Amino acid sequence: MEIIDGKKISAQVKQEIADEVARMTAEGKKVPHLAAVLVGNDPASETYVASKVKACQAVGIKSSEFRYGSDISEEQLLEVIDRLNDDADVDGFIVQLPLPKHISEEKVLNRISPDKDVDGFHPCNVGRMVLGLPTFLPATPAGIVELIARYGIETEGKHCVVVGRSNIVGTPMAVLMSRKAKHANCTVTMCHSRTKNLKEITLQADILIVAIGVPNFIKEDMVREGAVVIDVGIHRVPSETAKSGWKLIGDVDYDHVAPKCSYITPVPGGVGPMTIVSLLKNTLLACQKRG
Ligand code: BQF
Repeated sequence: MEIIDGKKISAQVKQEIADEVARMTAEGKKVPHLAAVLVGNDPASETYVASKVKACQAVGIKSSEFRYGSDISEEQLLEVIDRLNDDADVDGFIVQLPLPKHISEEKVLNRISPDKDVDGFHPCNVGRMVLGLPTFLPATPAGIVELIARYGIETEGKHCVVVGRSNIVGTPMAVLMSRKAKHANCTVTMCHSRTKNLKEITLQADILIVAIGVPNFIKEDMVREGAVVIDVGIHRVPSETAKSGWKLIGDVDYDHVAPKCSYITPVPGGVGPMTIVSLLKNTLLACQKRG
């Protein structure tokens, strides 16, 4: 069993991005600029935005944060987006999800200029991804493909089972793994909350990608000996041993599943850090495309 070290790989990719940013700026090009919009004060969202800003700093990407109370109206938030769309210094921006209930995520994501949509959530960019056209790939699925590639994990002709069908992870993941491309070319099965005989299907997986959002959902008896297991889940649970009083766990019952795997991603330190790095890559790309 080999642990897929997302922290290590993300550090390598960050170094590559930092080198590229340094090369661009040495040529007198503009410093890439990522803006992040944060609505409300959900602690997890605060952490995610802080990690993104810190990662930008580490690689020489300029970042700016736009914070609003959860009482901001949908109309006001759409105006914020219009301003960022029109701001020539901003190469790309994200609106941290989830948003408060009174704001339509669909309306917000639709308003982001596809050229600045570094999360890859705009319908245009989702369509481009499905068609295999160049675009901003959603950060988590792109990070997972990067891990698979850098570990030299064989994918061609393999059975990849994706558990979860969200717009942000499960759906794009299934699309990417089934593409006719390097580090893809899988036969993909997508499972979700209504799937019957889930265990029968997960047991057939050469590559099992889990983004169901339920802590420790995948048990030892659901995983084939020698499978590659990618855990996208991230849950804060109480812990007596951690001095913070809590710890992070994934959608996979790691302690019992890991011994059966050829490769497995841990939580934390697996997929999460790669999500951040993919966002940096997209920001660099947005800046280069704008020239
Ligand atoms: C790690 C996210 C659910 C909903 C909205 C590193 C992150 C997480 C874990 C991180 C996530 C999850 C992000 C680790 C961004 C991933 O060391 O294991 C980084 O910052 N993420 C997000 O922006 O929105 C979410 C999960």
